[in-house]
Amino acid sequence: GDMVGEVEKQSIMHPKPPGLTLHYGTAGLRTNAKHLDHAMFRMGLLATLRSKNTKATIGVMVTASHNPEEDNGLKLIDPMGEMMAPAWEHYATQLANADDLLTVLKDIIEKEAINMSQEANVFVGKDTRSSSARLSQAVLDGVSALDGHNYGLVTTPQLHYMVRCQNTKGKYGEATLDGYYSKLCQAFIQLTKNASNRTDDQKLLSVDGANGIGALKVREMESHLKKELQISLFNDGSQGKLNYQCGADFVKVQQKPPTGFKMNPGERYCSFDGDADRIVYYYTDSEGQFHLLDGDKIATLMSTFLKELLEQAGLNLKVAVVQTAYANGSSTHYLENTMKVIVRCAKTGVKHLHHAAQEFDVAVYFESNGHGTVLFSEAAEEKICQLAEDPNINDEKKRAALLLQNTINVINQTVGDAISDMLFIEAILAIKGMSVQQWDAVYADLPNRQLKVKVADRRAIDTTDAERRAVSPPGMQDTVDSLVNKYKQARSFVRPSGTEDIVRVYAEADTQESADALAHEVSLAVY
Ligand code: NG1
Ligand code: ZN
Repeated sequence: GDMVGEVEKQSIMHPKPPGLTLHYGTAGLRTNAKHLDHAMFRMGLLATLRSKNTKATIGVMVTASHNPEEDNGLKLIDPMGEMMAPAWEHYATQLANADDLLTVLKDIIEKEAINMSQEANVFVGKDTRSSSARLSQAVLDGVSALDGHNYGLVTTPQLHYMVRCQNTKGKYGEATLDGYYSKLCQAFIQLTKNASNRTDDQKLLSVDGANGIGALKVREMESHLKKELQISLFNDGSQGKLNYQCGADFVKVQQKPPTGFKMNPGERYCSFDGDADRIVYYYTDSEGQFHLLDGDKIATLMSTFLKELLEQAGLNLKVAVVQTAYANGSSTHYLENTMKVIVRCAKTGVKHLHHAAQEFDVAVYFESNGHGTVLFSEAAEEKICQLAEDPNINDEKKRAALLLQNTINVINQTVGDAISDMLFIEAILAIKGMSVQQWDAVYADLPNRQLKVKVADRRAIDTTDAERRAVSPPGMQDTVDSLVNKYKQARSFVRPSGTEDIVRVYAEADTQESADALAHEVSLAVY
């Protein structure tokens, strides 16, 4: 069709730098923003093809999440608001690196038997990086869609949400920012009506916006909250640099508050990452000790709340929690043995968790670093809605069913969403009358340590059992096992990073000294 001819002309404006190789992986495309113009244009082309191929709206988000301001990147969003199917990630890598762009393009069209006269529809969004305006324009140059829509500044999960709304014809909500805020905030306000004796103090929350898009969007949302949540916004982008000494990744990795944060003992704080798809909570106690509530603590809070409501509602729906190998052993133990929910371990990377979660009626999935959400199966949603409308049930069941219904609406089921997770967490704490200390005290984290190891070829390490065991190089796992056996409550594993040229070592044990020593010993055994 015409597209190919157009591409020939347009691509001259977006030349590929010689010798540059990019890889579309777990985090989409991501590198220094200087090198991305050609890739952005080409991903606009790919999104158009994917849209024609699925006969649905596709999303393209320009962001590099928690990376420094100098970087940028991009992710494609599939019709139901999920990350692009793995089969197409390969095309993305091929297209980004092609020296002969037209040949690769024609190859994809042929392999997928794409009808080029099918219309395309692509939604484009961007974060607040200084390079994002120019790079999202490059994406739009590649989008030869009849009905493209440029959302401009949005969080990553907001764009995922818009794509789902568009492709489900309003069933999921309205594909506008106003629609997003209304749906989430109305559900939040309904939920908090079930919180008896909620004091004004309990309505206060401090949010670290990582100097990014999340801060802007929290401001935009504020009026919808009708003062039921009163947010003090820090790192709102007016002074500091994106993700610099702040944000969810900084707080999780450094195990300390954003630099310059003055924390009052006992108050609740949370940090978003640079595109607002991750969240962690924290507080300091009266001794000034810092406490982090990471993705594992969040998953525990959410799954416990859901399980209790489903029991009260008398609904026979199973709750599962999906974690990764990095989940703290105490959280897994608590979920399996005390809460008695199903626990699954998936490979690192949100797409793996999301996929595993789709197997269950109700599944909470979280990476320890704070990326996660809750999924409800279609059947589960139907049962909950039916019950909520049943006139012949008692008050307890009615209350539980309505709470579940509003919970479904407060959650962004397409992808982890810091704003939506925050509202859900705040609602749970309010309804349970729970302080952040009480939440933290549900279980005690096992001391742990993560190390990065440089090796000649990290791909020499192959793993199995959701990355918890190495099958190659030969003998390495045996060494790890014998080291683990020296310590109490110990666990350790080694896996190649999917996003950096390093190997990650994780260790946990009964004391910090033991966890540190084990991580160190295991890192020496990596080759
Ligand atoms: P790798 O580099 O594969 O460990 C990291 C994070 C993931 C995820 C991706 C980005 C850890 C241990 N790993 O992956 O959780 O956030 O980056 O998509 O935090
Ligand atoms: Zn992110």
